[in-house]
Amino acid sequence: MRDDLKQALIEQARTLGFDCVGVTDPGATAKAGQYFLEFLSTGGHGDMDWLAANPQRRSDPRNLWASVRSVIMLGVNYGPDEDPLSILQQRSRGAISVYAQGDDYHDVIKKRLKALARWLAATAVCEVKVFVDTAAVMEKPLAQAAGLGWQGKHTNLVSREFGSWLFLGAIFTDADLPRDEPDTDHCGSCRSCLDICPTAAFPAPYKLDARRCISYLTIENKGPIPHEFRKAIGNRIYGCDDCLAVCPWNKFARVGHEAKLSARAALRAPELSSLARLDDAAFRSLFSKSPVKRIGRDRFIRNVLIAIGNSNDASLASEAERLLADASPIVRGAAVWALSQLAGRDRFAALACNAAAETDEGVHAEWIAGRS
Ligand code: B12
Ligand code: SF4
Ligand code: SF4
Repeated sequence: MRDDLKQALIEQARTLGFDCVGVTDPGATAKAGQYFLEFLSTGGHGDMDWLAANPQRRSDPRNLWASVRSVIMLGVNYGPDEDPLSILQQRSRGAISVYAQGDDYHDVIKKRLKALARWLAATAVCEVKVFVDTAAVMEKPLAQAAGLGWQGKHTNLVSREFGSWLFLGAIFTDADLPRDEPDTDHCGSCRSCLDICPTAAFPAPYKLDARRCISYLTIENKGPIPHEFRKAIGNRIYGCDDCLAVCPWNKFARVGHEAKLSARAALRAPELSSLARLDDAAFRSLFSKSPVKRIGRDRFIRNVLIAIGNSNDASLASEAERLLADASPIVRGAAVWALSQLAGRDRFAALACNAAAETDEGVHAEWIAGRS
């Protein structure tokens, strides 16, 4: 009977557009829970206070919901239709990571999870809860335990069928469902993801220091981007795909089939010059329904200015000059840095005369750093 229910669940999940599904025991990730607590103790989460909040709850699903008997893990393939690394050579354009070039996956996947959970609750007469990304759930270890793939040395889940490109979601239920076998590590002696990382964010295989990761620096970090990472960021203006894109298991990857998640033409390789001109309204309109909207216009323009500073394209200096007068100190500070990279020494010195009128300490410090 329970086998029939599981089979029907798998079919229903596929009908709803999930590419893979597996079931695991809520107690299957005890070791990962310990690693998670160690990660927090090293401060690797940076300013992501939400990740450190309620660590016991995140480290074991039963602490989140005492009645959970089975965890259903689901994956949606978002495989790109072009090499995500090729845009990195086009320095006058911005690289937005693959996951953020379409609609926000949280919205797309949550709708499907809710539909599947409603079906399960009605069919098995059980309680259900759905999660995608934002709740205190360790989705990658649970997905490995449910057989969807394994956590590679870059810490993300790698799938033998879809390579690096799976979004994850979870349904917790108090129904007892047959378990799948966990997947095992297939990284072997490979270390391509560790070696390609532009900011050396892996202190060791399977361990990430989020504070050094470009995804954290461009998305989660609210302040100025620390100087030591600015050059390495290149033209990555929202997230980073390097460690995912280089994985040899991508030879089995397929292009994602969900139109809402596929790349919008305007976000594949946008010109830095036009992005630098976005005001708040234009930013919201360009990134409507996109995850990029979450960081807001000022942080986004900060990222664009770092890319402008790295562009080696002197014609972009005028964009940075204009933004010296921006209302946001985070934007002004990044504009100063961009000019320190692009404007000639004399021009920078002439502009620095305006620095006396600067009231923000952080921006003031950027002028001083730029002159040295
Ligand atoms: C916080 C977070 C981030 C942070 C921190 C990333 C991280 N690796 O922790 C930042 C902002 C940097 C980030 C970046 C990205 N993220 Co993110 N992120 C999350 C989130 C919300 C929590 C992850 C978490 O719990 N981290 C804490 C650490 C400790 O846990 P962990 O990564 O599982 O670490 C394990 C290993 O370190 C291992 N370990 C430690 N020591 C040792 C030693 C040995 C010997 C071994 C074997 C293992 C081991 O144990 C730990 C616990 O399992 C999840 C969603 C969720 N709720 O799970 C999405 C999630 C992981 N992110 C996702 C994505 C897509 C990304 C990016 C690719 C986005 C982008 N293109 O920019 C990058 C990838 C960067 C990278 N290399 O990880 C997807 C990954 C999908 C997948 N296939 O794995 C998730 C699952 C969201 C989703 N629902 O789809 N993310
Ligand atoms: S996403 Fe980029 S910066 Fe972050 S760990 Fe991977 S390669 Fe390094
Ligand atoms: S690039 Fe190599 S080491 Fe990294 S996850 Fe893929 S197989 Fe594992």
